[in-house]
Amino acid sequence: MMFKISALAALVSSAVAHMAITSPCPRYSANGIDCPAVPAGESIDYSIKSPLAADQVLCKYTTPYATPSATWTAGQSVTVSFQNDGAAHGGGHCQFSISYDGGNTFVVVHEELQYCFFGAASSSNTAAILDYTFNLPADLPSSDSAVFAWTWVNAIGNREFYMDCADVAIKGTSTSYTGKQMTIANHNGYPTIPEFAGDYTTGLTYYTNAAQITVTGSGSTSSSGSSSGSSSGSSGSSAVSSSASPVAHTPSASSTASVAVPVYTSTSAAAPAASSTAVASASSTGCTHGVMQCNGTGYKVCVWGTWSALINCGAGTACKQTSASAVICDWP
Ligand SMILES: [Cu+2]
Repeated sequence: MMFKISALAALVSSAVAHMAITSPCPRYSANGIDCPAVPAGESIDYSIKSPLAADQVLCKYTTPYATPSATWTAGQSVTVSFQNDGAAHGGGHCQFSISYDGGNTFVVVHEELQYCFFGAASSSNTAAILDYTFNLPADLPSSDSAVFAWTWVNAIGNREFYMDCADVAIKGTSTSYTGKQMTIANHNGYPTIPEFAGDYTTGLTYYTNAAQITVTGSGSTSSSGSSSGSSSGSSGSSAVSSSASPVAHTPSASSTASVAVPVYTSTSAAAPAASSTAVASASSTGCTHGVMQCNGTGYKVCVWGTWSALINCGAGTACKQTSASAVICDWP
């Protein structure tokens, strides 16, 4: 009986939680995988799944872990994993970025614009994609104290800016990397991207017109291209103390519970009760929305009748089918 009550409480609270990365382990995460020890003076973040509060610093925290969450080599394939019980708000614009100056200036290394967590337009709150695997740029410079960030502007719901940061070491041979500056929106001092209302190009120009910047392993930054002025990673964030005010969201009880052991876990809800337009678009290729299928070195997800591109499992792991709508990338 006690178990039933606590399980119900966990379900209720997870319904109001949002998205967060679990790997690489973001700063002070309660749910991350292979997390370093929380630095002295800081505490575990049980509200890691909440968006940045309007006055909160980038990354939410300025004190890095004493040791990196991951050590990556420039050019290698990396997998970023998300916790599977957060609200995915119909997707939106995600970026994956790196900072060499302690979390002030971020340059984009990968992005999943428009359809993050789904691969297509969706009215669902349950993510269909929980792992993104991509190649790091081959010309990332080395650093023992780089900061990796996932950022997200949600398609549906309150206007929010999500940002989790993980401390990473990078092994590279290049002295500098040039790429797009990370876009910041729905945050104090930055533009507001409205709810998409079905138009997944909403706010896209803030991403496509972002300045090209060149960063070095020692943390210097120079602007190397035209800028729309829409994103600035450094203004208003570098001198703020780390004692950020609490976010407006109630810490969820479920975040104290441990997560599943496998390193990369992907699940997908059964097909939601779809609107008539969604049903109409699901019939073309015959797969059922939400179904996942192991395929060679990774897996595919059926999104509204269309199979996604192959999503690779992390290095050293293999795809195992656990149900029609769930796979695990597990150690063999
Ligand atoms: Cu949310």
